[in-house]
Amino acid sequence: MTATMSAGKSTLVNAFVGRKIMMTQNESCTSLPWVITEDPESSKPYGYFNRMRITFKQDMATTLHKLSEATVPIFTPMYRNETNTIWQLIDTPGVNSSRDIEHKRLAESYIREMEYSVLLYVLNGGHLGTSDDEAHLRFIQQVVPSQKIIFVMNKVDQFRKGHDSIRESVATLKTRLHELGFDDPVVQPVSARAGYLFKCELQRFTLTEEEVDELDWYKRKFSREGFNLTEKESTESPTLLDQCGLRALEKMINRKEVYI
Ligand SMILES: Nc1nc2c(ncn2[C@@H]2O[C@H](COP(=O)(O)OP(=O)(O)OP(=O)(O)O)[C@@H](O)[C@H]2O)c(=O)[nH]1
Ligand SMILES: [Mg+2]
Repeated sequence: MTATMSAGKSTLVNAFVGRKIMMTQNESCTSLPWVITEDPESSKPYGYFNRMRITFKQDMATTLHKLSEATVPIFTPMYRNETNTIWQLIDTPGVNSSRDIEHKRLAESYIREMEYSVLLYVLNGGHLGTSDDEAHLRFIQQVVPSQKIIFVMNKVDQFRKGHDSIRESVATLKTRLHELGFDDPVVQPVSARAGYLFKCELQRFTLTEEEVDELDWYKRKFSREGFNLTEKESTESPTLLDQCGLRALEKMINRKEVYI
């Protein structure tokens, strides 16, 4: 998973997992690459530190965030529908921190050297077309084959009715990506935050009062025409997971895994 700062990579990791694993905030946040492997047998997340299995008493994201010098491998159950594959997610630092050039170097070396079947390039849907994204996209285009990439247009919950159109933004982004040299770019709009909160609710995790309000707002917003991202062929009664684009994204990732 790669992006410029604050596009929502760590929030998307938490949305796939359905738990707060990674710290998320509005400033340069993830400073090390984190590898998160699915363990369907376990009921809780755990890590390995000096070959010892460690579990987390309380706020795991904060504990991990304090380990600024080292990254530990994380294992966790993931709240997903599909059970045929085991997922491994790699959360990387944003590439455009002015304070920390090292982030860029690390993220770029991971993208070049690690083995992965799908690269999720996360874009902040509210700030498309920034020069930082442009520079990073050019780098990606040079080193990663187009078929491996899914472009995730995140934060579409921030679009305003009458002002912004998700469908038009997807079309414009595809054209731009094509101009940058990506063949047939695949773009999925999503609200990682809505998907994460909804998965927490489905698992009956405790949410704060603000989170409950936020979730109610997402439910109203994504049931509206123009925001509802439920795929046409979906038969079961759609929930916020369908409406916010997360389910479609998860399916897309699985399809990529099968064909590669
Ligand atoms: N409204 C909205 N906010 C989001 C969404 N996803 C992430 N955010 C917010 O955007 C901010 C940055 O999110 P992160 O997940 O920390 O972003 P990141 O890409 O991991 O950032 P770095 O680790 O610094 O590169 C946080 O305040 C998130 O709550 C979304 O879908 N909708
Ligand atoms: Mg992050």
